Amino acid sequence: MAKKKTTLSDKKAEQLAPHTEDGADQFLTTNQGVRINDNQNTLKAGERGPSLLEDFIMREKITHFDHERIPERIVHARGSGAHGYFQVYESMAEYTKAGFLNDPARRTPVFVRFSTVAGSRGSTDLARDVRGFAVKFYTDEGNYDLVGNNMPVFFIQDAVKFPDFVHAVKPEPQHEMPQAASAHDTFWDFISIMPESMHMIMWVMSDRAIPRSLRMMEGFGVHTFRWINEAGKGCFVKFHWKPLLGVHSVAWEEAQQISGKDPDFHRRDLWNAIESGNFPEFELGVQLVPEEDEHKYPFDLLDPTKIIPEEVVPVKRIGKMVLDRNPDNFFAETEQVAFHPGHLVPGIDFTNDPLLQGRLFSYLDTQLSRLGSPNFHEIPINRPVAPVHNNQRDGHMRQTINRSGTAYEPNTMSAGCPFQAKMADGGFHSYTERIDGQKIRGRSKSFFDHFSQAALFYHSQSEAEQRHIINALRFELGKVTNTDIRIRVVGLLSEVDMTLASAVAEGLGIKVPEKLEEPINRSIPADGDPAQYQPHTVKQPVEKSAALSMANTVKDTIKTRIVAFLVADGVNSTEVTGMKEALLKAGAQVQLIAPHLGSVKTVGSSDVQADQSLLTAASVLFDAVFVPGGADSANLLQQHPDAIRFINEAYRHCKAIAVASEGLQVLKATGVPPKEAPGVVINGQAKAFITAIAQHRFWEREG
Ligand code: HDD
Repeated sequence: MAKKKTTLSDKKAEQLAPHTEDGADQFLTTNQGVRINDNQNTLKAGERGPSLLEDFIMREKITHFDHERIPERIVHARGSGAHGYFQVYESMAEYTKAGFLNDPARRTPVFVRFSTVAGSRGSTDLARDVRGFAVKFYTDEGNYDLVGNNMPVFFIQDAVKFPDFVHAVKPEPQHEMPQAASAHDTFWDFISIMPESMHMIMWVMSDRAIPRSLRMMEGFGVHTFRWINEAGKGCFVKFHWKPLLGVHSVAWEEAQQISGKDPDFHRRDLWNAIESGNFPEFELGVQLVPEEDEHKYPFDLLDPTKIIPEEVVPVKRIGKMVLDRNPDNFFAETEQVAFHPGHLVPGIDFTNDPLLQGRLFSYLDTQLSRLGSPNFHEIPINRPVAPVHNNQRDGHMRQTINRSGTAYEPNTMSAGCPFQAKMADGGFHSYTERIDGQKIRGRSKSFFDHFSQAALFYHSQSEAEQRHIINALRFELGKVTNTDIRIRVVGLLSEVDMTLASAVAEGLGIKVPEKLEEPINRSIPADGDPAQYQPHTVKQPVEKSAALSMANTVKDTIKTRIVAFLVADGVNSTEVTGMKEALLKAGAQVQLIAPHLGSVKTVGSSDVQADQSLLTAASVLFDAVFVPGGADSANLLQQHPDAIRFINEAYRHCKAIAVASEGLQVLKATGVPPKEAPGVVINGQAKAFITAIAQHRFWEREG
């Protein structure tokens, strides 16, 4: 009988275990293990006298405290992490020799960190921003990091522009405002003279930038990478993460309210989902392009401002990632985890995308100041489960006790150990690519179509999504104080779509400029034709792509959706129980919200307990709302301003609303149209309500 394999996901947990402690049933000690007898008073010269320097217990404690902060990440400072595992559906050996992609029986442990980009560590989760989607695979062959975002393109094409871009979007230097927001002058100043950003601007102004949940957003590797099979044959690959719960967002006004009501909304949602056993699941998808097809498309595969439309190269779903364990300690794991696009395993390699090439320098470099030492790989969360043997030595906070008498290679004194691995033994071998060219500080002319794919994105959106993009641009540019910047951005938008530009201009009270200012970031080779190095458009293989619109996402489940029941004394318990059971059965969660905490009297059965009061709850923290009947309950609620506001907001944010029997009175008191409004179920029918919640939002109500 075949030996049962230990799953690798256990391997990482086992590796972390000896580094954990929980203090249960233990004495309080110093860092030297000495038991502490009094943790309440410093050592003093007399009861009313000065503290003594010799109090080593007090000094150790305060010294540690004084130094317990480390620099936050320069970008992606705000993040939330989770453990899990990845498993491939079928072997990908035809395309890559990466072990974890070859064996469907293998469960590879992962640690994932989701993040926002611009805000500080303590900033709101609901900022309009890109979300980081970084996955560390602890494979048998070493760590592989896929450091992506929830948008498949980027603002700039060359890494040398990254510090400029980040300085522009971060709070302005003189007064450090605004926090976690791109709606300010320096960001839009930069964008207004950076036409290559237009495609990404469409994504960031879309609802993708305000996800409902980290569990309900896509992830992308962004760059084109390379896979290499055992025979050494390469192919290009683009990575996608597809959430099984679909891709959903909140409304912009809602996002702003959530930022006040619960700035940890996404972090809490992820944590609670995992704690309650609703493990987030994402399928890994790949778009594979044979090397021979490199120049087949009207966009350059090396240009990170371009996608390959899914209609042109379909996404093949090759495996699944499940996030099934919360970290034990935020700092030790989520804060100290160090990702790097250069953490590769045999079978995966880079391309010459100039944004990716610069990243390969930055991520290792930044850990040195963030984590303070080249030994950051020894921090438990960063350790590979594959063995590490080399001649790197010493440095701050070194943990490993290297026992060999030689720290160089080749050597004879240690019999040549540790020795190089042949490719057949799994030695990493960079893909052999022929490079012929002049050393040049410039950009390929194939990188200058800045508008076609921005237009492709915009034209692929539903009417409501287009309206949201227009409103987002009006909001962002409305916060800009410099009119010239607004005009320049509207000018760039007119290259994407004239109706879009006109609508934004109208909201800003300006006109669409007739002529585009010449971009200032041109670099034309001495023998190049300047015309080819100007922004221009190239016809794309498709004019619309269904995959780009969230309107086309899966809408067949209400799993993990949170539904508020508005109840007061005298509520009809049969209606509460009936609806609750139906929703729970469909995988949703229910919270009873009442005017006050504690017991709520019911008609027909024993009291029920309120989960929250109308004071602490808010409709923006829920996916849908149900108002059961019971004459007294309905009377109380229809006179309660917070209850009325709750329903009005839920309606305004286009959420499913259901009422049963006298609950209709409450709905009427809100002024919300009770009949014929999409997503409003007035007969308390659970089935209709479940279908409505699964639709996520009824944006048509906005019109
Ligand atoms: Fe980056 C962090 C994703 C371009 C330099 N980046 C960081 C994180 C994500 C990304 C998800 C957070 C990782 C974590 O959770 O610890 N970055 C991207 C994507 C990019 C991108 C998808 C473009 C396609 N980044 C990019 C460029 C540079 C950097 C061009 C520099 C030239 N990024 C960094 C960094 C960070 C980082 C400064 C900050 C903290 C860290 O690395 O560990 O090195």
